[in-house]
Amino acid sequence: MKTLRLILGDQLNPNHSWFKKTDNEIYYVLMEVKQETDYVLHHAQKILGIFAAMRDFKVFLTKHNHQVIYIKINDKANQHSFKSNLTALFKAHKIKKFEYQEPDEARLDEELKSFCSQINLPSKCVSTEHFFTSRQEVKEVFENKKQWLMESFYRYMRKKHQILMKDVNEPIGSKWNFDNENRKAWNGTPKTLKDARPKHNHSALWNEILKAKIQSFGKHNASQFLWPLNRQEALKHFDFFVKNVLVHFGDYQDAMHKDETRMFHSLISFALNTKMLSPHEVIRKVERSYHDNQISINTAEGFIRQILGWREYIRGYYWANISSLNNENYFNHQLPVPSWFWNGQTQMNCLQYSISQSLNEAYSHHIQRLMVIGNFSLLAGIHPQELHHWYLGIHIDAFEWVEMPNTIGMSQFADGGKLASKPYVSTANYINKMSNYCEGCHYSKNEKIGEKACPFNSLYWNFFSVNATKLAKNPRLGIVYKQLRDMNPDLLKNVLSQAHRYIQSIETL
Ligand code: FAD
Ligand code: DLZ
Ligand code: SF4
Repeated sequence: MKTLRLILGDQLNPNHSWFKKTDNEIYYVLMEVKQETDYVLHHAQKILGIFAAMRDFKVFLTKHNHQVIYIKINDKANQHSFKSNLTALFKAHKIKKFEYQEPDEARLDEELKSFCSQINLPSKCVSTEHFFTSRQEVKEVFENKKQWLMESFYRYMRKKHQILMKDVNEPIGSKWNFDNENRKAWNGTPKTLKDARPKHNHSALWNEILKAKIQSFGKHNASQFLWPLNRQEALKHFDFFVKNVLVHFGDYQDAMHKDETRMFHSLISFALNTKMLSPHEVIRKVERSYHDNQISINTAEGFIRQILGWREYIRGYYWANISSLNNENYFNHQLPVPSWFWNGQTQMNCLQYSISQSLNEAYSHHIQRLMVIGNFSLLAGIHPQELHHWYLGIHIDAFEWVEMPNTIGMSQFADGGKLASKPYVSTANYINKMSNYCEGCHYSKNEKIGEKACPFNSLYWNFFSVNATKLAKNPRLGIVYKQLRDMNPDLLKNVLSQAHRYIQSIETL
């Protein structure tokens, strides 16, 4: 039966069972559509990376004798929506059946479900065969439990998939989690390695994107594009990481530095989220490296936890909470995203470095996203949904299923603490401990009040003071509220008015 199979821009997995055999009756379609480029303002590298990887995937499929229809951004017949393009293709190719893989984003999931109910063709939705868990599994693990806890889900996953286990119920190293050993600052040693990713020249593709008049922001770096764009490149990149970089991942996971954009992070999120790499193979390789005595247990466990634990947990949380996630705003924060989030021009060094890095590279690592950008946004009172759109656009790895729970839940506590047990916020003290950003900053890391006082210091106490009714009973915040109660009342008054002045003048910080 003549069948049309849709492949989305984040479904570029050559090992999917769809491609195991060729069939004259099956057509695959990939399409570059404004529906997807324009639903949020995207970083230039995200659009470029997705299009280039989709085009590469088309070459792969064709080489393996599959029939592929590829709709380019400037094709005359392109109607720029999945539904319209598919309808036209059904007619032009006399299609009798439609199939697609589960979209990872609820918006598209609903759209394609409703489309299938309207067309007069049989249709089928199949698994992407990518994740360890089904969409519902995390929810089922927490059914009837009061609190969602990543740690208990993670232990369930370790046991279920027998990863880093001594025997059925006993973890290697006799501990499930070595997080306490992952907190070192970095002061220049061990040496970081030069970025070994291949450079692509995608200037021609960038010109096509310009011609299509797609709005974007950030540096496109089209002539020296660094992200792996197919499975071979992604595998090479990941193998290099495991062999040379991973050894330091665990120790320096939370470290930040002015001269180092990557530290010892893997940079595999784009390849993973577009499904060029599978989380199963990534985890098995890291586990093997531990068994071959190449890395310590704290490194292996720390890295595996990010993927087997956090990544799957975050996805399950997304599907379980999608109906409310779009409206969550626990603290009723209303400030718009400051204009300097779009150009990096702020006097706060930590934010200037982290945001500029995201604008230049479409990437910042976890601690920059959480403990610099997210930390400031929560303390200042930025609207969580607006911030979510900023995060969704700016990073090359950003897809709603993973970005939204991280922003709304983990970083902004806008769900009232369902995902995180306490807000991830800090004063300058933490940022100074984990980075060298405070050196040479316009603001003084040690001051709470005064013209040069670091904004984090007053905003921190203001946040806890203003939100006491919502947070004071949290058992993990007992010490914070004790410190607040013990603070000299005059000092507290000055700190709060300093914070208000900073919030009023957020555009010029
Ligand atoms: P590494 O530090 O090398 O970690 C390895 C892998 O672990 C990552 O590639 C990722 O797949 C996984 N991982 C680690 N932490 C998380 C997490 N919290 N949630 C899910 N997976 C995780 N990750 C995205 O993939 N897309 C996003 O859009 C995204 N947005 C985020 C927004 C905020 C506010 C925060 C706090 C975190 C966000 N993360 C996101 C999680 C994390 O920051 C990135 O996965 C990581 O920085 C990607 O870089 P890396 O590949 O070098 O990761
Ligand atoms: C992110 C993105 C962009 C920018 N462009 C396209 C596109 O033109 N065609 C496409 O199929 N996919 C694109 N994507 C990825 C989709 O937005 C992604 O598949 C959905 O968000 C589901 O996760
Ligand atoms: Fe950031 Fe404050 Fe340190 Fe400046 S002093 S880098 S604003 S934490």
